[in-house]
Amino acid sequence: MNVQTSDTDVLIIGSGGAGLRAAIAAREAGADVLVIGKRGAGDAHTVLAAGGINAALGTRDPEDCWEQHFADTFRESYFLAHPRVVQIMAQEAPAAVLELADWGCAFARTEDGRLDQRYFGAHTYRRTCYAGDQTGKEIMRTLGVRIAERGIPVLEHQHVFQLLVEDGACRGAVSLDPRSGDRTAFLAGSVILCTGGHTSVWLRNTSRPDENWGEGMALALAAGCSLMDMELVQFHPTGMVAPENIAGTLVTEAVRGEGGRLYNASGERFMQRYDPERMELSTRDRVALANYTEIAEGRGGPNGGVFLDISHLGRATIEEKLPKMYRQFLSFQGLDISKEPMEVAPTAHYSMGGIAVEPETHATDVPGLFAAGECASGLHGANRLGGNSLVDILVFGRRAGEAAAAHATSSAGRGHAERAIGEALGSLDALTGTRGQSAREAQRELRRIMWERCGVLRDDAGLRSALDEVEALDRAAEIFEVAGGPANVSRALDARTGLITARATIRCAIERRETRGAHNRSDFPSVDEHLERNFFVRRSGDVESGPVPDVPSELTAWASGAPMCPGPERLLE
Ligand code: FUM
Repeated sequence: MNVQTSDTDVLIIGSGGAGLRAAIAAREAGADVLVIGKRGAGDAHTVLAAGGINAALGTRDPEDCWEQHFADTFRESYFLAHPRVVQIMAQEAPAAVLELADWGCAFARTEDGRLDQRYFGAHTYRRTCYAGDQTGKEIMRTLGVRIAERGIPVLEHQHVFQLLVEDGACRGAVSLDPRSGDRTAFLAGSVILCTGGHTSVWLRNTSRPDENWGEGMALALAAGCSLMDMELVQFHPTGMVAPENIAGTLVTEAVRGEGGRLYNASGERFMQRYDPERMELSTRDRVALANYTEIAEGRGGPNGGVFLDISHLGRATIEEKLPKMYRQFLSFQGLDISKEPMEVAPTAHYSMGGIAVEPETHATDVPGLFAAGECASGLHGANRLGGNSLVDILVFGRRAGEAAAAHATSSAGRGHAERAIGEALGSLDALTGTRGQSAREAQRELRRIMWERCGVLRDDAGLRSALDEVEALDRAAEIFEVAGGPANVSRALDARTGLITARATIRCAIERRETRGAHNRSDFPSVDEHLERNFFVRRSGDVESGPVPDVPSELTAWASGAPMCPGPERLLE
């Protein structure tokens, strides 16, 4: 098989917001940069991010400050986020968002021209900047223009299946083009993984079928990195429930930010029972568990959801603030949300754990390898505040880009990779054969197992049987059926990746014998203060835990106190 090679200073794997922001930073730091993406350019998962991006700008609420943003994020992470990562994010968010606005990002503005800010769940103040309900798409457009102006190449349809690690350092990556079958060895001085999360391993999720299997996480684990807190997966409270083929599709939190109300089938505004102060603007973990509980206890609607009503806003405001939602329900269900409520249910939305990284630069444990965005861990702990992921990709995309450029252009940045290339190509051939397990069938089965036993509510027996079944699937899937061309090889790679990240998730979920944030254990329904620790999956598969790093001394007062309302154990009693 013909293998092409290419060489650059900084290779960025993933062409979403984190990847593009990293590329701009690395180029501005003087490095040669190449971005490679699995999907078409401009169509990475970031385009689906809807409701907004957070920064303590104080447009609507002048009392806001970055320290309060830190406090909201850290406390609502149930104290599992890395305090320094949260500090950097909160401190640098205003400049990152204003810079993007300067680059032409069409954020909504107030009448006097400042960036408007809307409510998002569990933020003390309005600090979510937005572009209607397509904020991610607008950010991608803006970054794309900047990338083009700087002549940074973005190569599409590259499915990376192995990182090149030789002499203990990362030297590049090898990819497959799912359309042509071409394989390319990308040599590089440093590599940044910006590959997104792993929520496709759940039956209902807010991703598209060929993305978010945990690609970067699996690559990093195989390269010698650790994965942190994989069990901490955010279930967004509001996904569509019908039609079945698009069930899980995101219904943005901006609906609740703009005043949307949740009702059960009896017409009760049930958040009154779960978080009477914040109601629908409670944290995502609480609203998701509330929705789940209403449905599980038989108070759901005909399609197994609860009802989200925004009709009181009227059509003109809905079309201005939530245009995508308006179109989405009209086109998939023929439903006019300015007249009728939406039926919604929890859906797997975001990986809060991921590759273990150093806080300042997002360097991993493998020299020359960095990670930014959803595939990295540290910012969100056990519960992510909506709108923090888009600022994460800007702040840490830039930092990782600068650090990767410095590494690549230093003496540490070069070395051989011939042996690693040979191994990578051999591993691809070994994974795929003309006869074997169907990748599509393995993916379907995996999603069912994860949804039923590692979803919103978990327990030991379910998790252990899920682990047994995923391991059995993995053994059966040693060779995948690939008749039909390279697109099937790509699917086989996705299936293998999903099996790896699902196993890591279940292993951590078994070990976290408590209920904390999005991780609800019916057999351990309270927070266990001894488990204020991070869990790490090592390459061997072993799970170890370590203490959360100290809060910087200047922020201890902001970090103290309970999360803002009673813990979820109350809901599980
Ligand atoms: O609901 C949303 O619009 C999602 C935002 C986020 O996940 O940050």
